[in-house]
Amino acid sequence: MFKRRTLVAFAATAVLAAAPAFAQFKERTIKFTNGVNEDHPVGVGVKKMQEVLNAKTGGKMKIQAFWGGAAGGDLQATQALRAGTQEMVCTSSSPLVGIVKELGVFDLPFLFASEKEADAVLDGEAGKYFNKKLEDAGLVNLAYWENGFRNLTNSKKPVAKAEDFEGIKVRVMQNNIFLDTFKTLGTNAVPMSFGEVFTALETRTIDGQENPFVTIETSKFNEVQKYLSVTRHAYTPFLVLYSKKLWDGLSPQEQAVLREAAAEGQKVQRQANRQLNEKSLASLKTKGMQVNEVSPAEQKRMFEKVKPVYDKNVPTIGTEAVNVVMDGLKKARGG
Ligand code: TK8
Repeated sequence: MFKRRTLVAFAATAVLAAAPAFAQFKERTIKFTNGVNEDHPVGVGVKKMQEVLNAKTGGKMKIQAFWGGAAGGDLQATQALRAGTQEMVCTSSSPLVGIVKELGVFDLPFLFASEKEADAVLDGEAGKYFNKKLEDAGLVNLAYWENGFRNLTNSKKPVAKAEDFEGIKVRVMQNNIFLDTFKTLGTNAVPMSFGEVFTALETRTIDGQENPFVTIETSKFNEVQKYLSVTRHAYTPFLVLYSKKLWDGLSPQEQAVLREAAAEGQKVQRQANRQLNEKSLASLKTKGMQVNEVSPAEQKRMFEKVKPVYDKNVPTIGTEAVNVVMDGLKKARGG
């Protein structure tokens, strides 16, 4: 009896040893496009993802990353995911409101006050709620990464008061809430895809744009912009999306490894982004930008001015999505 069991155990080990390593994984090349450049902390996140994939799949699953919008902008890439012709994109939520209208809640001005609040909402119930909506639209969101708090740059004047927005021609993302916000603030707002922004600033087709410090620096907007005003008017998350059509063709092990890789990537990406945020601000000053802070009192006046944007857009976003986020925020604020 003993002998036979030993023999069975031996045979089982032999079968395991004979199976090729990482057999549950196929050789795959995952196309992953980005609007930002590789020196943005998204590059740190993608590198981490690749390390996890190397370790867990014996190098069988490979990310082929494209940067600086070279393989298409956020919206175009997202549509390619839905069609099943591309695997991955890291995109801002804002250009996707035509696909998932509920995401518009993140475009509401001055919604989040800190990264901590954003993390609590995105990594909590609200994050799951949007993941479900995205999945229904053919997009699997593997993780929320960070672009950060958005600030205004322009070539005309410092913006320190709510009135200072008047008369500046500002590029906004292709998103109605941003358009509405910047019109309400008094700017001449022009929707434009991210890939066109540098040239439009350089040729003075537009006077300004708004993005987090790190994105301003890594996209070299400082070369064509003089003033940077610390408005912190919005925090629009990065989504790390996978094509649902292609996702459904992966094995459960492959799916699990990708989720793990994106979660590991999130940790280092957010950390790198936050470390770089202050450094980028200092570096933008060194490179010649004239930076002005916006006092809390003036930020409040700006918020008062854009309040109608909430009333006007909440019905379009849907009260359900707004409530999910507001509940998350309340919890994060200890209420
Ligand atoms: C990068 C974009 C960009 C966004 C924008 O692909 O369009 O201004 O903030 O950083 O997602």
